Amino acid sequence: MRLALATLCFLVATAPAVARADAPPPIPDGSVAEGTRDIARTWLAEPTDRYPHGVLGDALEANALVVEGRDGTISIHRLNDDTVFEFLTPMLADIDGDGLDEAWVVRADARDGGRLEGYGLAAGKLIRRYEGPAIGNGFRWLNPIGIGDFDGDGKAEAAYIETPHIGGVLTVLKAKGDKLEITARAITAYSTHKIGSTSLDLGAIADIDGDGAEDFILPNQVHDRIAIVSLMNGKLVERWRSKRLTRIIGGLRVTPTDSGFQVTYRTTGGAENQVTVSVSDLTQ
Ligand SMILES: [Ca+2]
Ligand SMILES: [Ca+2]
Ligand SMILES: [Ca+2]
Repeated sequence: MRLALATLCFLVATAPAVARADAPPPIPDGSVAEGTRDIARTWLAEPTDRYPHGVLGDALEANALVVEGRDGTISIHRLNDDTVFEFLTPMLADIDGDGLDEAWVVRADARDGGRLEGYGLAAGKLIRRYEGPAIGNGFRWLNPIGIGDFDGDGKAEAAYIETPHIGGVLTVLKAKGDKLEITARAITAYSTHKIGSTSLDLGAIADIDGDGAEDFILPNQVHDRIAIVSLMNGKLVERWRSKRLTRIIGGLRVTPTDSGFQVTYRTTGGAENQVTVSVSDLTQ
């Protein structure tokens, strides 16, 4: 540990500062996420075609994760190997409750496919803080949903849809040390992405029933129905499913109403559609 700390200090002391103007720009179709804690902004950069998967709109993925700290300091984590960041915009969330955000991304390669990872600032350096299990097959992707307390134990978990194009599996993971370990999986197919689309925001989390645990709002495999799923006694349970809807393209979000929740999403042609969910409609 002493050696590791000494090495870290050496790197911090000698790493050249990157000015914001010199930081590499976001990849095509990627955007900048803004945070409220120690990370002010983060984005994916340095497009590369070394992983020929191309399910997120083009065949370019990212080599670098860029973070701008609250003090304006730019930190860059470059992969420079045969893996890529197969994602468009990092998600900022604090899974461990230490008050510092992690930037959540998917790292993928041709051998093992995707895995969820969280990167954070430590002693001024951007490091991998959490690593989830790889899918285990190349050219298989996962789409993160969010970080939240899904089982109501007061600690946050991570959640994603594994292989959203071929029978998506809702997966919940707990942080243990520097690993994310799977704690629950749903066999029912949910999907938060259409292959080739740059819209990754087809899922949401919200505490629909007000029990203190976040619930999942997810489209079915063909994106024409919306389901509410909860983690109950260690199992993922579907508690409501809408009637057939106009196609869900992206921009899915949830807002509370007097009697429940309103789910809003973008449909074919760019129009918005809305669905009302009453808490009393949910199975117990
Ligand atoms: Ca944290
Ligand atoms: Ca929890
Ligand atoms: Ca709940």
